Amino acid sequence: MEPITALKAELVPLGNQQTIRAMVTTEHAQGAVTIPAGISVGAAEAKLIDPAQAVQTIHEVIGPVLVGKDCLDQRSIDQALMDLDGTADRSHLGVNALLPVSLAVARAAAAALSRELYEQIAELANTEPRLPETIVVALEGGKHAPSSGLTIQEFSLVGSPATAAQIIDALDAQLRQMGHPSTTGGEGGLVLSGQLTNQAALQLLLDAAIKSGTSQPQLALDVAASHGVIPEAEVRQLVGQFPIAIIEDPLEQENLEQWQAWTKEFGTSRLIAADDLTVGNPRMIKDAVQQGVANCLVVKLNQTATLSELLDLVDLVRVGNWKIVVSHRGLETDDAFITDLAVGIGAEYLKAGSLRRPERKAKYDRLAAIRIHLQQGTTTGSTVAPQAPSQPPSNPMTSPPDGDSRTSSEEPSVADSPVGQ
Ligand code: 2PG
Ligand code: MG
Repeated sequence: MEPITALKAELVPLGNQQTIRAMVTTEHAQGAVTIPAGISVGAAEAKLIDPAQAVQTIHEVIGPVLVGKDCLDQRSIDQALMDLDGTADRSHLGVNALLPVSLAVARAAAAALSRELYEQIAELANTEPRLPETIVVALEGGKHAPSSGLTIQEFSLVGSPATAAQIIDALDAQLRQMGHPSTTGGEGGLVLSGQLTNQAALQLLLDAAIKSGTSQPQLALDVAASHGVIPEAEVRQLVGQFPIAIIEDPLEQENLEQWQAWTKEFGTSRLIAADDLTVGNPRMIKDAVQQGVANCLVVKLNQTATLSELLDLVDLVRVGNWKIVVSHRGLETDDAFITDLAVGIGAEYLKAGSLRRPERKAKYDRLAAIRIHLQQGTTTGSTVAPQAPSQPPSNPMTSPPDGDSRTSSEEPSVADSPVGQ
């Protein structure tokens, strides 16, 4: 028993808006979490309330109920949060009042038990920690970077952040040489100056990867098709032409029959990832698994209001043998909770932007620290072996791809990689 003694919240700047930081204090520990925010928010996502209102709700409505409760009992705390809200879409108290509290409880519990956050999450999830493969955003478009002229939201490299950084630098130099200088987007990817098509951009990215020494590059796209006008025929052509291992929201969310057909056609060799399609909603995810409309779930903060609900979603999709991508949001803070989440739930992938933005780099730095921790089996005496990416990859349905041509033993060490600086 580790009773909660205080719950505090404050506003934190996030881009040109504000977000919430919640801090849980117990008899022996503290845990604070700051939540991110989306830009391309799914139509059916859980509802946010005004940030100042969320802070007030945490102090006046949630705090009085949680103080005195056992911080180690995540399930009953999350149940209390859900009961207090009482709505399916979390519109009463707001996901931005509920979620930072639920996550901060987990962080405080980990501190109280002198363990790492990912270990606490793995115990709650009843699974083995696992080091995810990383998906690094190289080019930004869509709603995240309308000026780029690209209608696809994210063009990413599957592989180590350090290798991806080299490829992004090479692409940046190439674009300058072509007279199309790019800028750095909010997620750390490059934002083009509007002259290139999706296809031309992908070709340049692929060329940069090969020139940088990656023999079998693997790419990932977040088409975010519900947020723009992207003909199915165009996406289909790109998938046929380029080594795209993971394709997120390739189709509009209403188009379930097309999703099903895509999963049948491409799903044995590629991951068809549902983000806006399922928006963290348990009913929609259950249906999606039953109907076979995708084979991979994107897990994002704010789509679910509590950690326990999120863990239940993982169980739901594992029944259907789906893979999991834990993803950053369009607007991020330097809180690396999602890295511990990805490791703790045993996700196959972590998508967290690129090293060019410090709040994204923080996620990869944390992954490097966890890698060392797992290798050393420290704190709790854990002997869990790190599941570093295995030898060449290829089929993401049978093993996480490793777009990096290096083998796991050649993985850059924390010391010599910018990730660990
Ligand atoms: C996504 C995320 C991250 P947003 O669609 O996968 O890029 O975007 O947070 O804006 O929903
Ligand atoms: Mg997405």
